[in-house]
Amino acid sequence: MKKALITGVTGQDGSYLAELLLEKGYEVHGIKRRSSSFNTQRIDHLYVDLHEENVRFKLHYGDLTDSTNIIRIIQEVQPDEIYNLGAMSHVKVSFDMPEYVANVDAVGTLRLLEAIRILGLTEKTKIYQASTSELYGGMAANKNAKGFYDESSPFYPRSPYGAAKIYGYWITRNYREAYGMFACNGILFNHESPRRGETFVTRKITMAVARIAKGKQECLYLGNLNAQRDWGHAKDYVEAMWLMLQQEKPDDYVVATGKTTSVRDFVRMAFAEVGVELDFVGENEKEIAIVRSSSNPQYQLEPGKVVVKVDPEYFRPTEVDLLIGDPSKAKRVLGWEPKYTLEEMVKEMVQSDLNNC
Ligand code: NDP
Ligand code: GDR
Repeated sequence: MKKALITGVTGQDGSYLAELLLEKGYEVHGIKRRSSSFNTQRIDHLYVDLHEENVRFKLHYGDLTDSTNIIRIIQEVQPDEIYNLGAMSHVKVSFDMPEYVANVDAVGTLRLLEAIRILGLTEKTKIYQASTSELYGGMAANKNAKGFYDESSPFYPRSPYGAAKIYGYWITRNYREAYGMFACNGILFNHESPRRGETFVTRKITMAVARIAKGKQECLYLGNLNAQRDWGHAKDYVEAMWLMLQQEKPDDYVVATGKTTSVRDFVRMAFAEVGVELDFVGENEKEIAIVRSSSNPQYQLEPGKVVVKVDPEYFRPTEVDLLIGDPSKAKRVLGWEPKYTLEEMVKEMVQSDLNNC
């Protein structure tokens, strides 16, 4: 039975990946942080009492800032595969705590790689590093003649998060080249789901749509509505992570849909799920969205009601304006294909938030 260790198992991707690996027959170990309140909501359904027989899902307390703990867990588990998904993953928050982000997202990756080396596991243990489209920094900062980003595009990170992740990317490549480790970077573009953290823009929108439709919230405050992202579904993207570690040779892959959508259009699509059409009026900080019509008798919103306002508080000191990825290599080499369309994902997210609020 193969053993996998997942850092960040309590997060969006960690939870889907744990499900996928359990389905595939793995013994799955996850690292969770100690917190004063429960942080395992996304994986509680996978938990099995350790006193039962043949338990294949186990959690270990740990933190990417603690080398000795990382070494001990890896020594104990002797994993065939490590998926390094643990990170302070919020781009805007990274401007508020840049040193912490460097410690977790950059040096944390090094700690894992070094632990594998120190323990003499370089031949046995494969490692996946959660790299990101934030490495590219967007078209305004990093103009790209091709009009999209692939594995050969230059990097230009625009946040402490992006800068920390670029270290993670390069140190992963370096350990592959220097020590022959099976170490891969998945350069994943934005991916979302009903399990997405509540302060990332898609989930913030779908939760607000559900609450506004049910009369539990008046208005949604957002930052830059012009930003464009290549949004896919997390369930599709964790499959690409696994595929990367099943290849003959380690390599780096872009995972994306190849389509980009503005935050404004995402808002439009999410409100359309509850039968509400919007008009956007004004520009930049003054932009608002008002209800044009409301066709679902269950969720009647008054025409003219202001449901979205821009709050410059959510603007970033340096923004990534537009991301679009070219997943040709992942499709060609890994045989990866996304199953969800953006429309299906928006529907799933809004429905889930309607059910839960
Ligand atoms: P989440 O923010 O949902 O999850 C992050 C996970 O990391 C959580 O389990 C969190 O634990 C854990 N974590 C945070 N700090 C530490 C630490 N100091 N030590 C150990 N674990 C820690 O992120 P996603 O699931 O969305 O993303 C997974 C990975 O992929 C991240 O590395 C992210 O940067 C990267 N990525 C994500 C993309 C996306 O669009 N989702 C795109 C490209 C890359 P806790 O629950 O305790 O907070
Ligand atoms: P991103 O995701 O920064 O791309 O990082 P996020 O959803 O936070 O922002 C996407 C875009 O939306 C704009 N935006 C807002 N963002 C948030 N969070 N809140 C708002 O109110 C808001 N209004 C507008 C942002 O300015 C931005 O342009 C995500 C994370 O998962 C990273 O960990 C990952 O590496 C990248 O995706 C790929």
